[in-house]
This record gives sequence, structure tokens and C-alpha cells, in this order.
Amino acid sequence: MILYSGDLSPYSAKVRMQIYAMGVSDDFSFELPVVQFFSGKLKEVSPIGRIPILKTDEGLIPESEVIAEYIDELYPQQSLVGNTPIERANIRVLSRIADTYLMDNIFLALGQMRVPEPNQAIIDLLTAQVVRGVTALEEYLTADGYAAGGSELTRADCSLVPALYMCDRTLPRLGISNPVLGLVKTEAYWGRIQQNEHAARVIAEMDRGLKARLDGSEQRMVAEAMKQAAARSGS
Ligand SMILES: N[C@@H](CCC(=O)N[C@@H](CS)C(=O)NCC(=O)O)C(=O)O
Repeated sequence: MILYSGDLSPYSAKVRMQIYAMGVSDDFSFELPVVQFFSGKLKEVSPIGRIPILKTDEGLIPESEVIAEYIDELYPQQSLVGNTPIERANIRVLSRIADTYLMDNIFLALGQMRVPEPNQAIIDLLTAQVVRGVTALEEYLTADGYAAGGSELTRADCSLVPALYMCDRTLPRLGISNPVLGLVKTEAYWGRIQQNEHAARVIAEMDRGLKARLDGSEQRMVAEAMKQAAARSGS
């Protein structure tokens, strides 16, 4: 299977962390359709037009949460969804906080960095939602262990790691300090989870993506890929 995925994409990082943690990486390759993604033509590949997308023998699957559930169902022995209905519900709640209340709002707020005149009211509206999300997260996390409160890494951790990465390393680019600071359990969890090998691996990948964006190497790589694609279509 191919996971169309980008280093810095938090939704992609979440699925990569799940694949690494389940020990099924050999069944996947990771690619970024550079030309389509950066020219806004990913809709030619998948109608929603966003990564991650999983290419299987039976077709393409969009949406990180749907892909995550599909992978859990493909490998039930290694799945990271918890063991009882209430554990599974708690894990889904944490994953939803990460996706809907943290990543979605941060991702939209960061869009203001790409417009000529950033709209502070939009940034304020979205970041207030992030603050509300991390405040709720603080109530769900426990003082020790992984996100679901035990000694088992779950899909909740896979979703929270990229979400908290965004809070820590990308939100400050909008001039907003990490909203997790001062939230005792969440701040401690973020410190703890970075010691996990699978979390550390996706954090290193996201750092690589952030560095490429900031130092211009991503832009150069995209320009080169566009040039090659143009040369191919002209020949
Ligand atoms: N709800 C989607 C969100 C995916 C998403 O927004 N991905 C971003 C990259 S992090 C993307 O592909 N953006 C392209 C665009 O907005 O055109 C999911 O969970 O997979």
C-alpha cells in the first residue's frame, strides 16, 4: 500500500505513527505527489484533495481517521484501539480532540500566514478554539502513562503527538505562545510522549518538514518537480 503523506502534515504524521507503532511499516511505502499537491491539483487523485490518502489494491482511501480505522481493521492483532468498548470510546474522544479541536483549527489559522494581509480576527477565533480544545484535553489526560491512561500506546497518542507538535512548534509562528504551557498534565504528557520511539520518529520527520519549509529547500524541490513535469508533458 502507498500512503500519500507529507513530512509536516500532522494528519499524515498521525497515520505514520500508527503504522510504525503497529510494526507494519514493511507493508507500506510513503510518497508525496509533489506536483499535484503543491499545484492544488490533488483533487485529480482524490476528490477531497488532501493528504493523507491511502492507496490500496481496492482503491483510494482519504481522511486520516478513516485510514487509521482501516489499518486497525486490517491488522486486528496489532490494533491500537483499546480492549473494551469504554476504552475504545475514550481513545476516540482523545483522537477527536486532537483532530477536530486542535489540528483543524491550527491548520486553518496557519493559512493566514500565506495571505498578503492576515486577518487577526480569524486567527483569534481559531486560536480561541485551540485553547478550548487543550483545556478539555487537560481534563482527559492522567498524570502518568500514555494518553489513554495506561501503559499501552494507542491511537490517541498517534493523533495527539502531531497535534501537540503543532501547538509547540508551528502556532508560535503566528505569534501565539504554545497554549499547552501551564496545563500541568498536558505539558507533562507532551514531555513524556516525546521519549517514545515512534513519537520521536514522527517528530523528527515533522521537524525535517518544518526545516525544509523555513530554509526554502521545500520550495526549490517543488520548483524542480514542476519543471520536470512540464518538460515531460511538453515532450
Ligand atoms: N480531515 C483531513 C484533513 C487533511 C488535510 O487538511 N491535509 C492537508 C495537509 S496537512 C492538505 O492536504 N491540504 C491541502 C489543501 O488544503 O489543499 C484528514 O484528517 O485527513
